Amino acid sequence: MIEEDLLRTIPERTEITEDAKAFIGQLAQFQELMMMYNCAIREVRTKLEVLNDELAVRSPHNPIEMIKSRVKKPVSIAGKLKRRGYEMSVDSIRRNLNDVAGIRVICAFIDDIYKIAGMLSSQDDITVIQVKDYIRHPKANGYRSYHMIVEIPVFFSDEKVPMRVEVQIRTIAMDFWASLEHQMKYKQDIEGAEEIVERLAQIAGQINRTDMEMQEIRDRIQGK
Ligand code: 0O2
Repeated sequence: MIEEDLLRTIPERTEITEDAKAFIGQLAQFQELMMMYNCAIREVRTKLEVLNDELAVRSPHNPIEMIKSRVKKPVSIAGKLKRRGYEMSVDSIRRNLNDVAGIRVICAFIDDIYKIAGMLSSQDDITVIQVKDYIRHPKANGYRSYHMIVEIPVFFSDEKVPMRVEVQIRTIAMDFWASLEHQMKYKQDIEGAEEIVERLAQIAGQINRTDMEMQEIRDRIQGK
């Protein structure tokens, strides 16, 4: 246990209160949990890279343009627990949050998104916990993306732990839009915010039409 290892590193004669011990314990548990989420990301990322390598050999183009990943920042974890009214503890993170480990897959075309999602879901060590298809059912603000919460077993030295990872799959254009729109979330007093929201919704529609047209042109080029 990381917790015991940490306590052993404190010199013997150092006064350590029960409170401090409990705090060190929580920090150690948090560190261990984040390490586990990082390992889960690596497992899912490898699966996606393998699919991409295989499909690149078998088809005329690479379905995946880019893969990004992140472990949610402590401040965002705490914010989400608080907003949802969950207990603020390391155990609560594990029990209540599905998106601490996140992978974003950027594809060139919409049909690649469904191809990758289908292939990942059908692997027998992957359990799909939840799917949110914001491409077929876009959000009112225009947000489009395909979200999956998957569970994958991760093998550690003495145990196999099922870990949850959020996988967001979207096109380059959807990603471009979402990155800019996401900034609205953190800016309170933007001048003309209503107009910006309206314009973003319109652009999301244009982006969708462009994505579909690009796919149609690709099909014609490839004689499909
Ligand atoms: P961040 O900072 O990106 O991590 P649930 O987990 O199902 O209880 P949640 O978290 O609302 O509920 O799930 P959902 O709808 O699948 O959204 C998860 C993530 O998708 C968000 O994480 C965003 O990254 C992205 N997302 C969802 N809706 C929007 C949107 O309208 N605009 C943009 N730009 N991104 C969106 P976080 O935790 O909100 O934020």
